[in-house]
Amino acid sequence: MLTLFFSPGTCALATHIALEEVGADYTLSRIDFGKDQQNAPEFLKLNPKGRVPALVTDAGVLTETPALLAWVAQTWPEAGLAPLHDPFAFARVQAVNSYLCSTVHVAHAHGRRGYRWADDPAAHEAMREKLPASMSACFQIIEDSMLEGPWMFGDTYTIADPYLFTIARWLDMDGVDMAGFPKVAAHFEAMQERPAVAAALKGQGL
Ligand SMILES: N[C@@H](CCC(=O)N[C@@H](CS)C(=O)NCC(=O)O)C(=O)O
Repeated sequence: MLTLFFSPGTCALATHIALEEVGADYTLSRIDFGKDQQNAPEFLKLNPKGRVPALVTDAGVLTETPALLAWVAQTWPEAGLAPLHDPFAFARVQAVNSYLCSTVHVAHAHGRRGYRWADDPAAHEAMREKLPASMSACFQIIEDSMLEGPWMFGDTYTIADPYLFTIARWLDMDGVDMAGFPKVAAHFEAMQERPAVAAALKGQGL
């Protein structure tokens, strides 16, 4: 049995969608950021980083969204969520997911989590001010050179798609108009047509 620890609308949504796509049997456990439950001792035992997602599997706990997404794709190969037998194609999927994780998500975090990088409130404000520009720069690269359309890798839906959708949902709060990125906007619309996406959004109360 799988348990996905999540907080609504966070990057955990990507894994949640992937679990829905493959028809996994899982339960959800909500971590309430408002109550700082991500830093509660019982959760830190599962994930000492104090972050979601964390996925409890029969083999142990997994963290880090690209790892979780690859694990889902490999555990349900019949779902075809990644080109598992083509090392180059699989590396390209991982490159997209690594970019989303280590660059785009981190850029987004500068909006509300500036305390990770600086103590000075003026520095936090400076980071917040930079957010629309830094997220726009990331999405311009996605729009121009990554997103083939309709899915990230053309006609083949992969684990990169729920991850892009999850982060694109943050653009509005980051002060970026998605309409400036027509391919991303079309991808965002297409994702919402998928039953797995609707189920995950509903499951998170979104
Ligand atoms: N690199 C991690 C990032 C996880 C992460 O930062 N999650 C955020 C939610 S999107 C979180 O748990 N934040 C809680 C906090 O910063 O206290 C991943 O991709 O899974």
